Amino acid sequence: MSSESAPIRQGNCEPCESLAANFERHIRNWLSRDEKVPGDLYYALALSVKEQLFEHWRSTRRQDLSYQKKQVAYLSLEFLMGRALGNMLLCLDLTDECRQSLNQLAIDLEEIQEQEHDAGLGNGGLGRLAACFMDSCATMDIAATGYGIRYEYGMFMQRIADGYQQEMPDKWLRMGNPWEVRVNSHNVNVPFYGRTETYLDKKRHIAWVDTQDVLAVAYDMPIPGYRNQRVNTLRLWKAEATDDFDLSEFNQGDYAEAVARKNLAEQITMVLYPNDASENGKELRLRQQYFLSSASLQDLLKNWVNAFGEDFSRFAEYNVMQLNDTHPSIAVPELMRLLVDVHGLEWDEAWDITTSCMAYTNHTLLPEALERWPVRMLGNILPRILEIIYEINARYLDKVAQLWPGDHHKLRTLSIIEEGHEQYVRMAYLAIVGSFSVNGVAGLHTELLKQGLFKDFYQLWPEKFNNRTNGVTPRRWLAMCNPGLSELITQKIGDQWVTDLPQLSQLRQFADDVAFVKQWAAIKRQNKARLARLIKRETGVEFDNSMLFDVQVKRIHEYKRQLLNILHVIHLYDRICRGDTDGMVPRCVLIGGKAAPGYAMAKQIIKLANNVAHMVNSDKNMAPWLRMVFLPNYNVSAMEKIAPGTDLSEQISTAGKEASGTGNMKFMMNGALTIGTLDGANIEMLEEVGEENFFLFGLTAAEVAEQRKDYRPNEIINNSAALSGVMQLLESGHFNLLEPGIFDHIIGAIRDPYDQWMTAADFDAYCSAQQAVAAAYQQPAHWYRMSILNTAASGRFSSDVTIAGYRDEIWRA
Ligand code: HTP
Repeated sequence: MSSESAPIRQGNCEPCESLAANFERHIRNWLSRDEKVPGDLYYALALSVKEQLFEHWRSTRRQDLSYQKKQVAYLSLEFLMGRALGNMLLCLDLTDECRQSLNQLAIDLEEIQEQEHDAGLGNGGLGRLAACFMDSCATMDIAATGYGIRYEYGMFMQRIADGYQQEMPDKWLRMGNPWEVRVNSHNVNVPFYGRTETYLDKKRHIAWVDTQDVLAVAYDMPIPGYRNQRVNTLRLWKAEATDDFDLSEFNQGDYAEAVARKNLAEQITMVLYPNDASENGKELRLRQQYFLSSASLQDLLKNWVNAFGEDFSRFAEYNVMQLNDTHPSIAVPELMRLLVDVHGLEWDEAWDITTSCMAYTNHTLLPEALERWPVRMLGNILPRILEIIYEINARYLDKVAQLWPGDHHKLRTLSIIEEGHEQYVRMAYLAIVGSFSVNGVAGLHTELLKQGLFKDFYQLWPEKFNNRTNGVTPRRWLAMCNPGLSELITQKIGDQWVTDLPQLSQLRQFADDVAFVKQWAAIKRQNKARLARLIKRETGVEFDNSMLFDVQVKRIHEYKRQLLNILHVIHLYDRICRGDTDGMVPRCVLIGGKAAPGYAMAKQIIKLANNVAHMVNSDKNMAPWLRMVFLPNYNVSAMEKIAPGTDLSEQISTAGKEASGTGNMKFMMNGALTIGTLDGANIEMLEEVGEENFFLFGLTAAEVAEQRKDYRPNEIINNSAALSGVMQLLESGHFNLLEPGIFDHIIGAIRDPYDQWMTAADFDAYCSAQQAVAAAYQQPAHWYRMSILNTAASGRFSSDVTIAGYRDEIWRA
C-alpha cells in the first residue's frame, strides 16, 4: 500500500523517536531481561507503538476541548475491540517498518500479533459495531469519544468438552493492557442508593442524600484514524471505592470491614453480562448502566464547564450522545438530574437540552431483548432517577392525551411505566421520549419498527425515525485481515478504496479477466489454507482447501437457525450414506459461536453440531464429500482468519428477526458468496450485488407472519422426503452418541406448530439453494466471477458510509 497519504509522524509535533529505536529502548529498559519471550516482546512493541501516537493524541484532545467541532459521545455497554496491534500499525503505516525491525531480531510479526489477547468487551454484533464506528469516526475526522466499561472479565472463553459448551472466565487483563492509559484527573463520583430531600432556598431544590458513591476511574485507549493524524479516545470506566465512603465504619474501629467493602464498589465493572439480544434483569446490570451513563455525562459536562462556565445555552449545539441500544438510556434522566439538580437549570430548559442531545439506536425487535426495570428495584438503587422518570412520563403523557383525547388504552400502552402486578420502567420508551432521533440498523428493520413495535411513537413523532444501515470497517475487515486480496485490489484500482470503499465497484471490469480471476482464486486458496491451519490446530480436523468452505459463525440463537444448517449437513450425510452424490460438491462445514450460559436450547444446538460433526468426521465414506467442525471460542481475531477463507457465508435467519447482521458484510467484502434469507441487511446486499450473484431462499417476513397463523410442521415434514429422512435419523438417536433423549427438545421444537423460527418451513427451499451453490462451485470461472462481483458490490457496507449518515442526518457534526 502506498504510504503517500500523510504519515502520522509528520505534522505539528516534534519529530519523535523511530519505532525501531523506541522498541529497542522498551526492550532494554522495560523488560530488562536477556531472554526474549514473545509475550514480553508484544508488550514492548505495543508500548512503543502507543508512544508513536501520543503527540497526535494530545493535539486531537486539545483541539476537541476547544469545541470548534461538535462532539459526539458514543455511549455503549459494549466495545468488542479484538486485537489492537495490527490495526494500529496499519493506521500509522508502520507495518513494514515494524516487520523489518522484528526480522532483525529474527522474530516474526505474525507470531508477536498472536500474543495479544482479544479485548472481548462485547457479546457480538452490537459491541463489534461500536468498535467499527470508533474506527470510522477517527478516520473521517469526527470528534467522537467512545464511552464504555472496562470490564475486568470480558466475554467468557468457550471450551468444548464432550461436545458441550463450557464457559471459562476471560481474564484479559492478566498480562496488563499496554494500550490503555489511566487518567486520574477525570475521576468522578457516581451516586447510588440513599434518598431524596426537598429544600427551599430561592427556589425548590431536590437533593439526593446519604448516597453510597462509587468512584469512576477513566482508562483511555487511543483510536487512531487511518493515516490522518486524528487520534480519538475510547474512555472505559473502572469502578473503585471512594476514599471517604467508609468513614463511619473506620470510626467504629471496623477498619478491616471497611476496607473489604471496597469489593462491593469494584464489583460493578467486574464482568460483562454474556447475554446477546436478551435481558436478564439483574440488579448489577442496572448499576453498570447507570455507572456508565452518569460517569460519562459528568465527564462531558465537566469539559463544557471548563470551556464555557455554567452557561449551557449552546451545549446542545456542540454535543450529541448516541445511545447504543437501550442499555445506556438511563442517561436521559441522568442528564436531567445533572442539569437541574447539580447545575441549577429549570426543568424546561434542561429538557430542551436533553432532547436535543440524545439519539437512540434500536438494534432488535426480539421481545426478550426489550429492557424493563422493576420500578421497585430502580427506586431503591436510584431514587432520584425514578422521580425524574415519573416527571418525564407525566409531562409526556399530557401530550399523548392531547393527541388521543379520552383514549385511556393509549395512555396505558404508551406510558413509560408499565402497570401490572409489578410495575416496570420501559427503557425503550424512555429512550424514544428523550431522544430527537430513533434509528433502526437496516431498511427492513426500521420499517418493522415503524409499522410494529414503535407504531404509535411513529405516529406521534414521525420526524424522529430514520434508518442507518450498519456497516463494518474496511480497514480491519479487508485491508488488515486479507493482505493478499488488498494488495491485488490496490494493484488494480489504487489504494483509495481503504477510505472510500464504494470505489471497489471498479473491480467489476475485471470479473471476466482470466488472469485476474486466476489471481483472485489463488488468494482465496491461500486464505483457505490459513483457515484450515487454524481449524486443524483448534479441532484436529483437516479441512481440504479444494473443497467448498461453508461457514456460519455468529452467536448461537434459535432465530439465526444454526439448526437449519445442521439439518442440511444431516441431509448430505444421509445422501452420502445412500450413495446419492449426484450433483454434490465436496464441502467443509464450519460452525462457530457462543451460547448465552443460561440459554439451554442454544447449548443443545452446540451439542448437536458437535455430535453430527463427530459422526461425519469419523466415517471414512464421508471424507471425500463432507467434513464438519464446531470451532470453539469464536471471537474477533478468529473472524480475521475466517472471513478471508470462506467460500459460502450462511445468513439464514428467520425473515424479520435479524435486525441487520454485520458478519454478512465482512464475508461479502472478502469475496464470499451468501446463501441467505430476505432478512436484515441481506436484503440490501442482494440489491447491491443482484439476485444472480446471491443464493436467496425462504419465506419473506410477511410470509412468516402469515404462515405462523396456521403452521403445520408435521405436514411439511411428511411432504418432504429430504426432511423426513433427516428427522428419521435424528429421532432414531443416530447422533445421540449413547446419550438417549438429549435432542428431544430440538426435535420437539422442529415439530412444534408454535415454532417461531419455522425451521421446517424453509428446509426444502434451503436445500435447493444449497444445490444451486454446489452447481455454481463446480464452475470455478463462474464462481470466482460472482466472488469478485460480491466484493465489488460491498462498498455500501463500509461503516464509513454508515457513519457519514449518522454525521449528516443525526449528529449534524
Ligand atoms: C443486533 C442484531 C444484529 C445487528 C447487531 C448490530 C442486536 N446489535 N444488537 N445487533 O442481532 O442483527 O447487526 O446492530
